[in-house]
Amino acid sequence: MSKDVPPSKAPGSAGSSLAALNDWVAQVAALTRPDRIHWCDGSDAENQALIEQMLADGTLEALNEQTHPGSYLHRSHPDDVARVEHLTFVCTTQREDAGPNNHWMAPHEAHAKMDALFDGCMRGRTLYVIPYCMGPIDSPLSRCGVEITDSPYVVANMRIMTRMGAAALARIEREGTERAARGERSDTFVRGLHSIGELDPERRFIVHFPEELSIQSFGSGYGGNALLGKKCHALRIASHQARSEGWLAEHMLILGIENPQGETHYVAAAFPSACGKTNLAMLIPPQGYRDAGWKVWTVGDDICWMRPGADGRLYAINPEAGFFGVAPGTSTKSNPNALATIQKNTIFTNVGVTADGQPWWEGLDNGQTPVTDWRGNAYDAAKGPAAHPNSRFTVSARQCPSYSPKAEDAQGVPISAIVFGGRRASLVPLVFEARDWTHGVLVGAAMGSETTAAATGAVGVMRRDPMAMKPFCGYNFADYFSHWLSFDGADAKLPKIFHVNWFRKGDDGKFLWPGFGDNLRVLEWMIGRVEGQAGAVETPIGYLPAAEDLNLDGVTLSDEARAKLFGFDHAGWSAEFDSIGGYLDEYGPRMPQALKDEQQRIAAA
Ligand code: GTP
Ligand code: SPV
Ligand code: MN
Repeated sequence: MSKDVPPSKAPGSAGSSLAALNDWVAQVAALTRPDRIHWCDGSDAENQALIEQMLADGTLEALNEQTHPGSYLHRSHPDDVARVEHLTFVCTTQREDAGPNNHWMAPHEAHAKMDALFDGCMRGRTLYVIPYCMGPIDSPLSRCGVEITDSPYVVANMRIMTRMGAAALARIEREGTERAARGERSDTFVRGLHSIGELDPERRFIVHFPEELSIQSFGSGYGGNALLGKKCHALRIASHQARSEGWLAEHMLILGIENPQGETHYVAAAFPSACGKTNLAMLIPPQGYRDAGWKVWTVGDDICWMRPGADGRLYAINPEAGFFGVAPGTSTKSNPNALATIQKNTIFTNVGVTADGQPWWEGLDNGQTPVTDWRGNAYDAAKGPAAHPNSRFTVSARQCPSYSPKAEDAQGVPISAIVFGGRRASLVPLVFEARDWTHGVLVGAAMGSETTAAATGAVGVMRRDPMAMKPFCGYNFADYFSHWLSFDGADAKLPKIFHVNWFRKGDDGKFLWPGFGDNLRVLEWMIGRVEGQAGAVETPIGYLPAAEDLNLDGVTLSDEARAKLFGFDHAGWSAEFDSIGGYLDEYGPRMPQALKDEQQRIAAA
């Protein structure tokens, strides 16, 4: 049942059986001064009421009910369309613990700044309390949080992206009660406080207090800034927790590859934002593979929590329940599974609209044309794209035709291979395999990628994005790499580590590799390597397949493509390794010696 508590009567007091939670809600209400407090139960009725309210006030616009039942368009403030890395802070007591990879603010300073912003900011608004669980409700790998927000759009998105409402609250209360009975702290849920504020880019901050298990976000309604269960909790806070508890919280998709014999290998892959995770996670095998009986199963498309199981393998869950995917480029050719997933019950943010009210974006091949752009203006190709390059869909994972039956498994899935990859127009071949775990950690640490529209700032600039975690690691990268190295041990049966680059370009500036479904050819080679069957050539950067080692039936590659996708450029890599060495040195003595040794060994080869 939904519980609307008028703030005049002890705000929050009727919400939960857990005093620590009620106290926090009351404290936040006293600071932010909402007109109403609403504890979300996650029910259909609650969702429907919120949607009607948002349709009435213009936050949402209905889309064509025939073609896209239950789907809506949200147009954000035009300055609020992506993550804001320059305004995102990790607030640890010691600056060094946040590391050079994060913007840092002292916790007391951050609290003072944020308290001033939140002071009275919910006047005239409703404060929503969103209990959520990251991961299957019954999984020991899952973790809970509570987000307070004044945005119904955030509530509707959190309901899709997380297990939100009554079941999550019940788990939070049960855990709290059990802990209190043992004399421990009862409030181990992550506390996220969010307000859209005035959407003023000058008054926008996303701050994290990993030591307090709390997050505060002000002034943005955009996904990664506002849906606090996602990047803020499941990566920045969780990575910090994972370090002390012996697990890994990663910016990785998880997919299952079922071979014609019916055996499934699970693969986790870290690519930076807008570099192909959703697309790989939902891959549809090329015709020849389909005929032979290959299948690909989607477990997750963005975040992966892994920990060693009793058998020494790494077991992974997807902490999310939905996809917050990039719309542009999604087509029947690139990602038919995503298109099928978003036919109903989907929130589209910042896409264009056709004359008959269908969502539209660049690359969509449905024969339609947009009449309205993402800002709500008449579409004019001369004035820019119809859909914002970082426009997104929010949809339940359960609607995905390839959603893995194992995705809801409390124990997670065993990982056979970890893949790192970036957007590299030059130098980096299609795929290579690391020699061992330590080398693999270096491959991840050395990742570079050209920036994308997923964050504000210049697009196409090459930067180091270790393990695709540059914007998301909640602590010092040097300590993070040490943590990764620590998984190697006598009883460990760790996955093999690979690096891919779907984005190598030819002299004409076009991609050399067809990508998308054809990426299965590369995955098949990896599985072959895991099983000790596929061939490779040893080079200083690891094992590369020769073109013959991959199944390229039906793929036409030019001589230039073959040379660049499967070749090793010694001079180019020497320069790259100088740059990697310089990058590792930026972290000073905290950088693990084993990683520096590995870098030097390869640089000298
Ligand atoms: P986030 O949600 O930001 O974390 O992004 P993501 O890593 O899930 O990226 P996504 O799969 O949404 O892809 C982003 C862009 O890369 C889209 O425009 C895709 O069309 C494009 N893309 C994905 N896979 C490939 C590929 O194999 N080859 C090429 N050339 N482009 C690809
Ligand atoms: C990303 O930017 O990596 C995303 C979208 O997956 S966001 O939720 O905004 O982080
Ligand atoms: Mn992402």
